[in-house]
Amino acid sequence: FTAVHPDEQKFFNTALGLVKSAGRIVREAFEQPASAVETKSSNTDLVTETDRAVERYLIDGLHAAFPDHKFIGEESVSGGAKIEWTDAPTWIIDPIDGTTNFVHRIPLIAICVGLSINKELRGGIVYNPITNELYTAQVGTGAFKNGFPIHASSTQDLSAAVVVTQLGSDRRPEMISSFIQSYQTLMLKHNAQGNRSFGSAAINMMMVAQGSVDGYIEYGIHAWDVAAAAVIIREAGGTIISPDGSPFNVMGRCVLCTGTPQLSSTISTNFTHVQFQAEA
Ligand code: 2AM
Ligand code: CA
Ligand code: CA
Ligand code: CA
Repeated sequence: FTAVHPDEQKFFNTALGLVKSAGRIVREAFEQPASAVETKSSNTDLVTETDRAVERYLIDGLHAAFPDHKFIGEESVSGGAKIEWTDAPTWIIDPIDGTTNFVHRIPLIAICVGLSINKELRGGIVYNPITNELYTAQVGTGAFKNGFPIHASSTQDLSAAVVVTQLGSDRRPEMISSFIQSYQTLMLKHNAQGNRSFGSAAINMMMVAQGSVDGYIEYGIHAWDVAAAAVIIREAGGTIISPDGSPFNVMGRCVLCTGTPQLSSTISTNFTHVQFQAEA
């Protein structure tokens, strides 16, 4: 690990402490009867008081420690607003990834905090406070789950692979049918071993990072879904690119990650006709 900022380690450790404490807020809410659920842009786009409370807790804590840092948080970015990403140390935050799971009391949710400096993703924390699984990585350290090293899979062949796919946020009929068609090719022509959807982009990516599944592809994700997880995937030895084969762009609204570049390439080749619109 070579810091690009003299206080980078302190930044990371402070965030780690806050994420662990924020886990209590989520856990306590998860054990209570469900509170009010509101919708944002559509009936699939949910938010609860807990999403807002956790984001406020994390941003307040980090802002108090580092007043000149910037924030990109899901519940603070107003709908459709252009995200401003600068060279300043920036915290990219998803207070609860998997709000639909949270609302349904499915214990697959994650608090995600990523750190960028000079627009480079430097550190990632993904914490499932229900199962108490804490994933961490900084550039050059390797990736860890509850302190133990994790590694992405070495599977190159789709016929030996379990792949995670999800419908994503663009629910226009042409998007869904083109996506399902690509998925069908993946499963039937290439005979993939299995498919899963865990309902949280970050959990999907941690499944790749720890080698439980071999690949994950999704259109419609946002920076806060993937920023922290991207660092962990790379440090676990996995690859992360755009589904069209171009380099990963955290603001690009889509992601393909796998244990091996060979598997990325096969999946990418099968998803060339997806009619995705980032704005939809
Ligand atoms: P969230 O729970 O933080 O909103 C599931 O496909 C992933 O996409 C989750 O990580 C979820 O994050 C996000 N997601 C779910 N519904 C969405 C929607 N309607 N618009 C944008 N992102 C969504
Ligand atoms: Ca959301
Ligand atoms: Ca999310
Ligand atoms: Ca969220």
